[in-house]
Amino acid sequence: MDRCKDGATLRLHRKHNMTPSETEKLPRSGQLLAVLAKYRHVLVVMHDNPDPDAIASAWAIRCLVEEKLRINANLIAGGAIVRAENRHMVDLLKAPVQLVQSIDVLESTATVLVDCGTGAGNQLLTRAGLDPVAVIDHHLPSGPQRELPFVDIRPKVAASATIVSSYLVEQAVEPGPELATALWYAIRTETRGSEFHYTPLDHEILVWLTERAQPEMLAEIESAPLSREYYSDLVAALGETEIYGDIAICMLPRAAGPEIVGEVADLLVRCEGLQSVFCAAISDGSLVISVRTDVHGENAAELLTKTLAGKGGCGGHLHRAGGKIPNVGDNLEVAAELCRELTTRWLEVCQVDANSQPAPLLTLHVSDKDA
Ligand SMILES: [Mn+2]
Repeated sequence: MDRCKDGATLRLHRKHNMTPSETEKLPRSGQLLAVLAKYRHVLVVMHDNPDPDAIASAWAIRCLVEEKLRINANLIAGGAIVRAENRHMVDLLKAPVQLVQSIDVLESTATVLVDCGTGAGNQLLTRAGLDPVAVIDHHLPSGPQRELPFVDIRPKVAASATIVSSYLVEQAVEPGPELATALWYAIRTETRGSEFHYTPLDHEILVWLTERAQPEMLAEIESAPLSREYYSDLVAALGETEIYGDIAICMLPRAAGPEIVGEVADLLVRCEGLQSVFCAAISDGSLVISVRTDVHGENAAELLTKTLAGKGGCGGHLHRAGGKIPNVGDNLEVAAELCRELTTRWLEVCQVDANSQPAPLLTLHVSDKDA
């Protein structure tokens, strides 16, 4: 299941002594393979709490190097797989993901970073002070970019899965139905909220994947079972949401799972009249944040970067961004103070008077139901 289908193997990339000009003429996938061919093992690193895009992209790189170079690849990330759909995807499709505490790069091992940047604090390599050999990503780059043997960063493309799928197409590697389904689902989940710009390459790849993915599996993933705690978190989050003009703020001092912030943010940005959404919750001792802006809204990644300056790390896209302030503990008073500070900062960044009175999102409370 975790192996891709056999196909023709090109001997080209096993050739270690290609000149730089020979390498330059290769397609992007060929350039990546030429770099990786110098190693005996590949470690594909995803961001912490890997999402479908990170998982599917890493899996496709593994498929590519195993098929074309006949070298083993492992997929690793820190954190946990949090959304119910994402866990269901990994179980159903048997995605070969390993969750680890830290990274150990052995001799002759190439590290490939997917779906996040080298400067991002939410991945194992940054925390270990290591640079990858290759990076493949579609997030907006932040900070100075490193010179690496292979870099393919395309912020306009809908998903990292699109980029790696194009490598499979270029190399005529068949992903098999499970990986094709994962790649298709990755593109689907990356284009939520107001982040729904598809490039011509995304269109092309979706057609290619649709011929290979299994719609039954996709339907099953999207209907993943949800825990009862999830519904409590959801109701609490909606009950806590306050509206300042076209801005929604949802602060949850405590949540059973960190996934609730992203899900509530996705839901709130669809609310009529709202242009930007800031959701935060404390889960497992860390404050996790999700930001969304609608099609007319400002750059979500930039707004969040300004809000978290000096507090925590973040990253994202034009309309979707996420961040984290680690080790805030579980003291409710401290949490409430931090939430107040972030609310003030967010309003300031969005140029809203911090003294203006918010309105609750919900106009009908559970306690009013008999009224
Ligand atoms: Mn992505």
